[in-house]
Amino acid sequence: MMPALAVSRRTRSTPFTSRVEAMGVKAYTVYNHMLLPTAFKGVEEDYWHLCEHVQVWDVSCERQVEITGPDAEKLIQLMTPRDLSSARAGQCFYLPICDEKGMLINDPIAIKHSDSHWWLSIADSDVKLLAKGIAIGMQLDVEVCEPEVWPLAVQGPKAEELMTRIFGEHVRDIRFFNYRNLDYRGTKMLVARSGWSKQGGFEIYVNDSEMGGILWDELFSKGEDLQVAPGCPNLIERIESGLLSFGNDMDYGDTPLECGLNKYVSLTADINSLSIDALRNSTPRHQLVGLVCQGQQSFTAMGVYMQELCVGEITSYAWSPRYGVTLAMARCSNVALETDVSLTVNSDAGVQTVVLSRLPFNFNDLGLIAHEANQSKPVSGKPV
Ligand code: THG
Repeated sequence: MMPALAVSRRTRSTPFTSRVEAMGVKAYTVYNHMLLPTAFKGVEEDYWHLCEHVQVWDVSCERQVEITGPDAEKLIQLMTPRDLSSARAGQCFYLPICDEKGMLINDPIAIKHSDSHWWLSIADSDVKLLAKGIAIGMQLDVEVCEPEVWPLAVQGPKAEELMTRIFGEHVRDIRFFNYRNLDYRGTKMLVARSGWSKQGGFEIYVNDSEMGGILWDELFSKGEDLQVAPGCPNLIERIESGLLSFGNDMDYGDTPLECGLNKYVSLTADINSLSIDALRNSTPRHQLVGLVCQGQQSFTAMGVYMQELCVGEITSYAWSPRYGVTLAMARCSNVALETDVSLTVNSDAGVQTVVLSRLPFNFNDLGLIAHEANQSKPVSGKPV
């Protein structure tokens, strides 16, 4: 039996915790000192449901670090090597936050309310402390706080239909990584087209806990015919989609250029960023890559080997029921990437040879054929 998680004030609950538990959450992880569900029916069953219907996720743990004041934009730009000079209100930006050596501190979604008002919707590290430290050290004219905002994600192919039933037709006009402030029973809530899956969907930044409960209930009552279900970030889906998890696939020991986040690093832009010089001068020592392993594997150790030499480590993995293989993300040294010698890993079935892939996986190029739910045979030559 898995040990239970003892919940206290340090492992903060959310306005949705009672509902999540009433609906049968099976496991939690702790993220930003807060509860994050990891499974409801089971990771595989949740996966198929997410890909076919619509789910409501309590992602309150994606806390907002709010930066307000005349120097707000300056502080955000200091923290990230991504050029924000053309950012407009109404937009969201996925960006790395890095220290002065170019090492990753977090990979939030930044939300621009105005030049003097930003949110960082953070992954699992204490960005508020970093922001305060820089603001104090550089005497910036800003306030840094963590407001009471609890994001609720509505994800899956039927998410737009469900959101329209609640917020109206203009939900359809919100473009990917854009947001609008929409009315919910007299309360304005920020609604963005975003979320930690590639199945499409929205995130509602709930700013009133009581209203949040009412909203949760309405999502379920209005979505019954859409087979709405509670869900959470899904390990299988996010690995198939190549979405990286800070603390798992990357951490304080990686630069964004070692994690394939190059397109979010503006190496040639003229920006005032604490990390940009270090990143311009850095040489990646390793890369985050994909590994494909035949069959359903349970890895007994996380090392990746080139003959006897350990050349990398698996950072996350999951059985992909759609492609019938085990997919892994792994941090591999440059030597592993340049070799013709095959790489191996260790599973409870013995030593396994793996195929190296770029991230995100290109299943077509890998020659992998998609299976549909409840079918053991491929239905077409084309991945869905
Ligand atoms: N939603 C919100 N906050 C978050 C997350 C989220 N904070 C923590 C964590 N997730 C941040 N990490 C990511 C990683 C990837 C993406 C979003 C958040 C993502 N990436 C797209 C992709 O990779 O294709 C597109 C990014 C782009 O190019 O703009 O969506 O999920 N509120």
